[in-house]
Amino acid sequence: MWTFRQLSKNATRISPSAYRHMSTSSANPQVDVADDGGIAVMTLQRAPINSLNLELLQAISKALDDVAKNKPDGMILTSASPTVFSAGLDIMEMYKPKQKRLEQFWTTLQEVWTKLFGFKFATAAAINGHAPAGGCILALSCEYRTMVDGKYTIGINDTALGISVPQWVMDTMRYTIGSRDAELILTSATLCTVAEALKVGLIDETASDKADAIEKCKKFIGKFKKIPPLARSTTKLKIRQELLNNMKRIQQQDTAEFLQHIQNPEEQRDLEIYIQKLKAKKAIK
Ligand code: CO8
Repeated sequence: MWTFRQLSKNATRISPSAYRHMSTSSANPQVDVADDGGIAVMTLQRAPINSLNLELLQAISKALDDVAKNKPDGMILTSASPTVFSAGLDIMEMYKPKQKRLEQFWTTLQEVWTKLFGFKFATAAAINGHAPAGGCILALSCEYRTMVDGKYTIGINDTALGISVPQWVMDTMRYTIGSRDAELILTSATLCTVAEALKVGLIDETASDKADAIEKCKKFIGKFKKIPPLARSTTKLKIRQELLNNMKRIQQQDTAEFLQHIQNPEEQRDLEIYIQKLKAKKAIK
């Protein structure tokens, strides 16, 4: 077990490539947390594409708790993959699922969203590759997003998989880019290019590479140096409270709807077709 402050006391400003890496738990190698001068850099490392299965979601949830305990100046979320931030939910969790695991999978996703969206400390995503669906939701739950320029896409394509978009997912997108663009993206299952994402405000800045993306996130977090932390976090949580309250209110119903929807034979057929397309590399590229 590491303590963030201990590390940060000794930390020097080091280049991103020289981060000191350590997993939050040796039993949990899917998420790595490193200290960079008081900022926690959380790296998702479920090879090859960080698809969010139950275990990765549990690891993120635990890592968020560990990071919060150490009261960082902020947290940056990124990926160990050179081309994918996160491929979104692991579709195999939803295909021919076991009811109990499916329920745990969904409630853990809700829990991760609640912790990340309501994280007391400053958060930024250094999006170093594709960020479809669940990947986009993780990034949108942060306060700031930089994305590496390249042939990557970001957006929420659930409707293409036959999945109707849950209320809290819609609200998360709407919170950042407004209703009009959110409606267009969600109903048409659009995955935006980096330039389109910048235009609609899905991301705040582009970056030349991962190191640049992280530097830009650090710069964003650095803006709060002179702001008293309690005033900052209280204000952040107040402005996000409505969405957090909504999640609390609808959580059980949302889970019930998800379970019913996913286990519907028609939805299972849609997922099967999507998986076949994915295997044939014809899904979204
Ligand atoms: N889940 C499971 N397996 C996946 C996923 C995924 N999301 N994405 C890719 N894979 C598999 C591929 O089939 C492939 O398997 P194999 O090696 O056996 O052929 C392997 O992972 C590697 O994938 P690629 O070869 O495609 O890797 P690339 O680096 O070429 O491309 C991409 C990476 C761009 C991420 C690409 O894999 C892709 O487009 N993936 C699909 C992404 C997607 O559609 N995600 C949506 C998931 S649904 C979701 O997140 C819903 C959010 C919340 C909604 C609520 C629902 C009610």
